[in-house]
Amino acid sequence: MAFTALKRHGKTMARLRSIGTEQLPAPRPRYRRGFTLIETALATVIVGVGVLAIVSAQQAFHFKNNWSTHASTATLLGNEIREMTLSLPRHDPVNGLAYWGSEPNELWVGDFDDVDDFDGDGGGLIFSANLGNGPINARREIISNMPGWTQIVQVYNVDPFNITSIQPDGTTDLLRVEVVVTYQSPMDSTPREMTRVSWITPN
Ligand SMILES: [Ca+2]
Ligand SMILES: [Ca+2]
Repeated sequence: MAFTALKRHGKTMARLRSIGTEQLPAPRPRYRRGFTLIETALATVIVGVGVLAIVSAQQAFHFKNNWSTHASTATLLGNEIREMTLSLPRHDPVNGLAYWGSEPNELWVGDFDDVDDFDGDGGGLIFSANLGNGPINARREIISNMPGWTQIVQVYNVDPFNITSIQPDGTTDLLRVEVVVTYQSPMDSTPREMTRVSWITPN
């Protein structure tokens, strides 16, 4: 008897559990919905700003790298002229000051034997890749594969008591040589001055 009552109670509980289970809503699985339009737009903006910043930094780096390379090349070209003329006397060893600039028998830079020869006829000399006569090194050789580069050499008489004061040619005992080095890339409309080197002749 007791066993029968216990069995009936068990069936009742099982039915109640079954009813309770049916009444509880089943948990709904949570699906990932993907990205909204705003999330996608924000991500695009963030990535785009980052890419633009990197591109801008790269451009600045290339510009500065090019400039420093050209500046050092220009300094080298200026000093090549300086090295070439350091051992030369101020004026021609034979004719002295009879001719300012190169003497009549000195037809090219290989013939020059004094500093004032490098002033041409008084307006300076140009050694340029465009002219086919430059740029030149200290051994008076044309440096090949340097398109766009130019050395402009000028020689001045200056006041011995004020070397910034330029005097008429042949009127003082002190010479100042100045080399301006310019570069014109294929994208430039005019040459750019890259450096300016000047010195007082020691001889
Ligand atoms: Ca000479
Ligand atoms: Ca001369």
